[in-house]
Amino acid sequence: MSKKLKSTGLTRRDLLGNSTKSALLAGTVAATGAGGVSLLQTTGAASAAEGSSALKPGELDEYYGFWSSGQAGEMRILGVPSMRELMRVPVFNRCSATGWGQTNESIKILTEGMMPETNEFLESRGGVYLNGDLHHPHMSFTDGTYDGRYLFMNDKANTRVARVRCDVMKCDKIIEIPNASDIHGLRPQKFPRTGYVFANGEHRIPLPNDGQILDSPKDYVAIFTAIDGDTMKIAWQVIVDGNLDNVDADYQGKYAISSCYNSEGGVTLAEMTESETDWAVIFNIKAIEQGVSDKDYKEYNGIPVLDGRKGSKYTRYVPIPNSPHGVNTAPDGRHVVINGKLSPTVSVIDVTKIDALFDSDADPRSCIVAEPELGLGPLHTAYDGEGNCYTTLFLDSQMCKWNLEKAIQAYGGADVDPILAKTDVHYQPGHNHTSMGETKDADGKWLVSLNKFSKDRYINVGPLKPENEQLIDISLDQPEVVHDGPTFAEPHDCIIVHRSVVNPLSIWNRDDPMWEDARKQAEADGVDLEEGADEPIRDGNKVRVYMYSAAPTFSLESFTVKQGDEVTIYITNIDDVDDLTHGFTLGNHGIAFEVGPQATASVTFTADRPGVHWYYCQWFCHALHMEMRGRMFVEPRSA
Ligand code: RUQ
Ligand code: CUA
Repeated sequence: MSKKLKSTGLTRRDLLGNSTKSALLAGTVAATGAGGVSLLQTTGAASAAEGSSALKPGELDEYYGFWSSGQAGEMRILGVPSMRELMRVPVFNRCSATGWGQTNESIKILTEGMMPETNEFLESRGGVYLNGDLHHPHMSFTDGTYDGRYLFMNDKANTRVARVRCDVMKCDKIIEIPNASDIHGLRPQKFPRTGYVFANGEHRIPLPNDGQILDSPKDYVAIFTAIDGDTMKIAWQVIVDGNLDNVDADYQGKYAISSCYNSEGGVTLAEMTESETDWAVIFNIKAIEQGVSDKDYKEYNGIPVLDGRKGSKYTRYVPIPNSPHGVNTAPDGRHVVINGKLSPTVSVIDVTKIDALFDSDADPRSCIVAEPELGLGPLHTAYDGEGNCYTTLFLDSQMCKWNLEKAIQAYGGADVDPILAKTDVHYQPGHNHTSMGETKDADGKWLVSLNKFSKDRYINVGPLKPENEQLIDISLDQPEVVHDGPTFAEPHDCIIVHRSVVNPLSIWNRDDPMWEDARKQAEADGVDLEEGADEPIRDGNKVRVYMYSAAPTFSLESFTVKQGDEVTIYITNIDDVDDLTHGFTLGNHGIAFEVGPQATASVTFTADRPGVHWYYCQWFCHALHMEMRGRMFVEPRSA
């Protein structure tokens, strides 16, 4: 199999090993050597010195940052505090590097959760959506803290929710949410576990949205959705008044709370911002589950949809000043901050006072225990686990540090100022996030402020500027900006997770479900994926080509198909070395994808271009990586 390799007088393992000879020969291979990598890992185990974001070369970060990318549609992994971008995980986008959106495995994930009508609608457009708008990545919880199983995220553009497996950092499920129009706020249930993933449909539409009702906004509704995070099936939906914005869950497992603007039910900007008061909508999870088992719902698109509009037993509407936005549950397990956006205030809900809203006729506002005025444009609040809150002020371009207990005292009439400090950020912050800050294990070390504008912070790259994400040391009494990090469009949100929680594999398990279909097809063809087949397997005009890759060769130097054949190529990377990814690029066919160590990936296309077409490995894998190639012969139809 390794004909060319043998001519160098070295085995592949020698080449990838740590000997001087191999290091010299490998040259630019750099860190592909398993030995090299583990060496780095041992010497780099130390983290940044307390309070410093600077890491020396080879040092590792203490936290994983999981970043959204807005309209770029992918999820990104950063190291915190260094703010180095470590990886991009394609989710709603298509990816030229990894083949996401092109391999059979990824197309299946992108399409199997679609509504049938969407499948049909997209047929003439390549079968998958080309874009997404990923705002909110959040990890699954057990007992109020991250458990390292999954990350969930929304697609505002095409009304979808996706899940990323943390063991391989690949997306494994995407579902489209029927009956709703775009998904904005998304949060997992914190307790006892995830459990539900709550997803807010932001835009209001008719239900069903089948063209019978058009320009009649009073008949539009917004939809709150609970998804089962284990199966990625929709459990139930609730109709609400107003537009749903953000959401968070409590630490008791009893309630989810959404911010809700447009109490006016308007469709234009002027209409939507008219009223001085909007709501936080509280969803009573037990009551809703009871309603589902009592069949107190209507079914739309196969989903139980309960009526949670005003007066419903499933919800309560708590009046909140003007267009509230972020909803953030504090690590004390008791308080939830609703951020005012068009009001300079944030409203603090005490979740222990919510039961009374459902059990009696208590004034909905009786669950509010503080409402400090912080500054202009409060959007999101993060926590340090010591009773302090950090709120982004969009219009003021500041982060406001304030004390929860003092705010409660002030609301009760005491003469105390809850504001402890304000830190300038550059510029116009939206979300912010603290290390472990949305869990009960908030540790008060770092805060990332996701600023919408960078303006003058970087050399000019043209009219389209990066955004600016700033790392803030919140262990100081007066929090300080310690790092600027430019980002491409448009991270909205991030979470910062201690690295002890996240333990991805370096090498795929051969029995991974990702290529289940390939495994079944190979079995039916009597082929072992790891051994490949010497000849293409023909079945009518369908042709299946099985190859393995082992640095620096593909098991087939060439194969022949006929013009018009529907060809499926399966590549199995039989290398089981850390960081030894191969690729498969087929020239002039628009085909390129990644195959990780011990993974299988496949692509299907019509061979409609007669002639010789080279395929090559596009992932640097070996000193002889450039030689890792072969030819596809396509015989003309007449031949
Ligand atoms: S939202 S800037 Cu899409 Cu998360 Cu608040
Ligand atoms: Cu295999 Cu490059």
